[in-house]
Amino acid sequence: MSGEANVIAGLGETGLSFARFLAAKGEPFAVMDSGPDASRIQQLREINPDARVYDFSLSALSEAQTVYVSPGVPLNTPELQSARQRGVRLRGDVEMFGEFVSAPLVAITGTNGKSTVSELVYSMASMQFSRVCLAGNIGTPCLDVLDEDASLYVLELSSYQLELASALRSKVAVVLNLTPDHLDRYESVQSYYETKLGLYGNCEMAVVNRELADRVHDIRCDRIATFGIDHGEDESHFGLEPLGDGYLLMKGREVLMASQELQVSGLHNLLNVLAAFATGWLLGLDKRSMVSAATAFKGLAHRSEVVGTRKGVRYINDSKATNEGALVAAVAGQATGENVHLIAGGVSKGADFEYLEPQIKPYVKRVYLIGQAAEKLAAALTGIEQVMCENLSPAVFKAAHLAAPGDVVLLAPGCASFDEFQDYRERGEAFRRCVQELEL
Ligand code: UMA
Ligand code: ADP
Repeated sequence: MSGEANVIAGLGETGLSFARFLAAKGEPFAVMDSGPDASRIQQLREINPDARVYDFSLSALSEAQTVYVSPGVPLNTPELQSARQRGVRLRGDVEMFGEFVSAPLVAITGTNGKSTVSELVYSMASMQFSRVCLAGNIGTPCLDVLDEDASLYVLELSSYQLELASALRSKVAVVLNLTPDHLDRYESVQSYYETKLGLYGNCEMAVVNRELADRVHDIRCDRIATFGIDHGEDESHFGLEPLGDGYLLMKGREVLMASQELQVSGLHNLLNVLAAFATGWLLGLDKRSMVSAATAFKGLAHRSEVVGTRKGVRYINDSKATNEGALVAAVAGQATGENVHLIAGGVSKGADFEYLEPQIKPYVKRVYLIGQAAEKLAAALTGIEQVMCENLSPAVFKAAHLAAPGDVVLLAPGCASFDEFQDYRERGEAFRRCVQELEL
């Protein structure tokens, strides 16, 4: 039987940050986890040698008054639901961070592009703010950066983190886009979207994707900037104007820069850059700093990353494309006609890929299907030539065998990686190794 009033649910990175936070305040606590990692238990011991570690169970919460919930732990587990019914308080790290932080914060969410835009806003702001701190879903739990002497925080926030952060106050709130994801955790697409849009509930200023305008017409804040593929006269409208093979990135009627000056590719990345410009403008950053940061930005690993060219075929690693929307963006961003050999599959997270085929068919020569979702994808993509593969490695070699000069072999799985890999990074590195093994 547990006697602790404070219980941390989940001993991952966030669980350890809760532990450091409570230990610094001298508060005793216990931890519950369904399968804790040995190295994390060791780290916990260094933070608090007396903290007990329980299995994920009702009895671990018998005396609990507050449960500190890691984002990967769904709030509808029987243990957490029963605790809630007994009046136990469930707390999330983002909400706690918001209560203690004094510097302004930029909060960025959306289905796709969060890490890219967070990094870009971080680079832009770093040119003018004395110390900018980047944290959240991108890797460092936000409680771990609370004591930093920051003049601005940039937080990447997942829907999981937002579930317990509805009161989060931000200087600028950004919802980049909304497409289906995480349907294994939410009862409907709508409830997933509402969780993300909750970010606009308490912000001073907002950046809004014009495609989502219908969903967000009632934001109450001081100022709004919008972004989208069209453009308008208003200086708060960030948009695109076609020019030759590319685009001009515009702020109302003012030209910001040409797409050819950027190192990232694909229309989705132009939208990401526009969202970063809109955020920077609301923060009062100057145009020259923002353009210079955007020009220098190389993009992140595992996102539309060129890993090599073999016999005239380009190999692109977009292992971070873990849902349907990201897969479509990756394919459209890399294709020059019907020249993509797409490697897809993994863990579908409840997606049925019902609308996938028409969106990618014009660009895809052949799909190489892997992992748990292979059959589901095969059923959804009957109009595209398919090769079933045992796992990633044979998929790369089969694609290399069938691709012709000018083609692209693209890893954009549209799925999570957990059936074959620890995470998307390990999957992307495995792809890179396979490409390195191919004959030059
Ligand atoms: N656990 C349980 N019961 C459960 C679920 C998990 O006991 O029902 C335990 C696991 O055994 C494990 C621990 O909880 O020991 C893991 O906790 P966690 O899943 O919350 O992971 P953290 O290590 O705390 O990392 C989290 C985010 N992970 C998730 O939301 C799944 C990280 O985002 C984030 O970088 C980190 O906090 C710091 O903020 C990763 C992610 O995959 C990158 N995010 C999802 C995404 O981007 O799609 C949302
Ligand atoms: P997140 O942090 O939201 O997962 P990332 O910036 O890591 O987003 O990008 C993940 C993948 O999502 C990219 O590799 C690309 O395939 C896709 N992507 C990025 N930006 C967008 C966007 N604006 N719209 C649709 N897909 C995108």
